[in-house]
Amino acid sequence: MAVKGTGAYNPENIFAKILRGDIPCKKVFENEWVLAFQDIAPKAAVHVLVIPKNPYVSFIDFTKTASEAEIAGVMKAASLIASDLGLEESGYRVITNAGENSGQEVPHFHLHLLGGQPLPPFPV
Ligand code: DGP
Repeated sequence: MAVKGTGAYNPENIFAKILRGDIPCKKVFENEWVLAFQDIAPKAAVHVLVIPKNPYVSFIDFTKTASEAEIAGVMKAASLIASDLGLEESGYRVITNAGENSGQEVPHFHLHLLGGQPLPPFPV
């Protein structure tokens, strides 16, 4: 069953504009696979978004479409960023929303890295 809201990739979404440099972000990390930046409305002391540079709408789209090298590259980058931000020490949560029913606002696949403080019980 198709998930409501996970349609075709729209290159006018906000994260596509950030990747193109059309709108600014507070960059935390960048490599060949990902860009990571501060969430504009942080839900925790540390709230960073990790996005692939290539255009995927959702987790399933990403894992079905990307090469194994890219999937590994994105996940390893997210892990490295989480470590560098001290999340191993503080504890952390990794979330991805997909589709309107999950509350996905921006239809470019992204991981939320949340931590740096005690987190409320899931879901945040
Ligand atoms: P989601 O609901 O999972 O699609 O999360 C989208 C997140 O993106 C949400 O936590 C707010 C954040 N966000 C939305 N617009 C911007 C923006 O222009 N800049 C930054 N840095 N974050 C944004």
